[in-house]
Amino acid sequence: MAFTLPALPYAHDALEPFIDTTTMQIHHGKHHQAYVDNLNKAIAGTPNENKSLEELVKSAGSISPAVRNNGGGHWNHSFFWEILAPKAGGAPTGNLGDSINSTFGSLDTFKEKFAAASVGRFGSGWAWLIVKDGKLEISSTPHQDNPLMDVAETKGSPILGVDVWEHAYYLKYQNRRAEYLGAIWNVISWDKVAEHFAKASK
Ligand code: MN3
Repeated sequence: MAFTLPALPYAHDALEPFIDTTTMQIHHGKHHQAYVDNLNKAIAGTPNENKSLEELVKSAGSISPAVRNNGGGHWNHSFFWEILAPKAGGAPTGNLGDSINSTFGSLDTFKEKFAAASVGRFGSGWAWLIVKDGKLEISSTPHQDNPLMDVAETKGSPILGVDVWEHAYYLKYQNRRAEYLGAIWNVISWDKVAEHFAKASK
């Protein structure tokens, strides 16, 4: 079954001024669409055609680079759009807020460490907050890899992921990745992250 591009759960201009309209149009409509199209091309007529996206991603080490990169791209972006929301930001509450405070000391310290992992990722990739062995951990992956992949350096269940490819921020922030990472907290839906956290902690 062919994969399809999920609709954005908000308008392209909904994340202004933190993520600009043109970036959202190109990022979702061109980049994400290309991952979907190239994934479909790569699996057509192969046994991978009948696998779920999560199955493909989890077996990244034994699939072709085209399926790994485009399957990862499709999974990562589908996850990313859902974590972003207009009128979001603020601070996480409940179990998630408590766990971030007890693991990292404070929300601000968590953000600093997350930014360090993001800025430290050479070239293109993603920064993640994951649940690993019942605990929160920050990690990063290159290219379109993610922590679900069998090949990931640090494996776990992603509850928050931020795209640090230049295409995610270059039009508005140019080379200022750290500035983009400072602004993105204004559009992170902690409610959504808490949902993932509850599932991953079961
Ligand atoms: Mn991207």
